[in-house]
Amino acid sequence: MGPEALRVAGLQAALESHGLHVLDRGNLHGPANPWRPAVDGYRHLDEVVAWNRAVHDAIYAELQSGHLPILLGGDHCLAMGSISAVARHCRAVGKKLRVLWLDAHADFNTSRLTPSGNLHGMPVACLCGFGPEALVHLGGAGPALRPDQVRQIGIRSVDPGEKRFVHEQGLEVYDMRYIDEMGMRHTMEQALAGLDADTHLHVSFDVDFLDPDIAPGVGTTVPGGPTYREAQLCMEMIADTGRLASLDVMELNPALDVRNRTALLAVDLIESLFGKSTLMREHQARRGGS
Ligand code: Z70
Ligand code: MN
Ligand code: MN
Ligand code: MN
Repeated sequence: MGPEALRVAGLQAALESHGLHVLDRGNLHGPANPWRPAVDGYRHLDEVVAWNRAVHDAIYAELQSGHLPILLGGDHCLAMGSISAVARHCRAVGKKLRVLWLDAHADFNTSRLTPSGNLHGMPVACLCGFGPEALVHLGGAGPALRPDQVRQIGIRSVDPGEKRFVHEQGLEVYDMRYIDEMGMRHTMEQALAGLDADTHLHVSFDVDFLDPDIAPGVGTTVPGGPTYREAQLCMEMIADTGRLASLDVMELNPALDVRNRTALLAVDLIESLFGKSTLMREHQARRGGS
């Protein structure tokens, strides 16, 4: 229901109002949720593999056509399909890849570490090569990512074993403690440092990144997330780089939302991610501001 809520919230019209040409490719299809317990540390592995193959193929086709794909979720496990396609595309065209993971969670569990068996708690690990063969090799040749290509922002809920593994693999994590102490501006300057004209920037936006006070419509709310203004600044600073080349918007659950408020907020933030504020800044610059 997440994609439908974003459509109802006016995502396409909002992007078009900023001069973008938008193609809605409709919904992808895959197996239903069987609601079974974990087997060997994974819940619904076959179904997750099938869905991610569909996502990989759809995203890869759009990238090959020169488009900027936006994946609307759906569970964050589907970022395995989108990012494996993005990594494959970057290999093919010789671009560097940087992934910004905006989330309350690190999503870096493995079958041995997971408390739940839920694959939506494992996509970053799988993309880095720590996961079942079928998911690690979605995009063809080996793991999609090295840990040093990832920047995690907004993190505030990490399982004990997962935390050790995040440190061991050297992921660059800007958790809420860091954002509280250093501010969102400095955080984003760090997370975006080193991007150049040859960098493909992928943003994987788990809506539970946001504080539950402003974004109640997600399955797993975690208190203490970015405020409206911090989230807007985060999106605006990404837009300013001019490097955004693919996007996931994940975990929105309208059944848990209040009058589609979280979807409307997500659309507002996505507009900023695509440069809504740029015109205002250009106006300011002409007046001699900064
Ligand atoms: C926990 C697990 C999680 C949502 C990711 C939770 C993971 N770390 N939850 N996204 N909504 O079960 O692995
Ligand atoms: Mn989920
Ligand atoms: Mn997530
Ligand atoms: Mn999350």
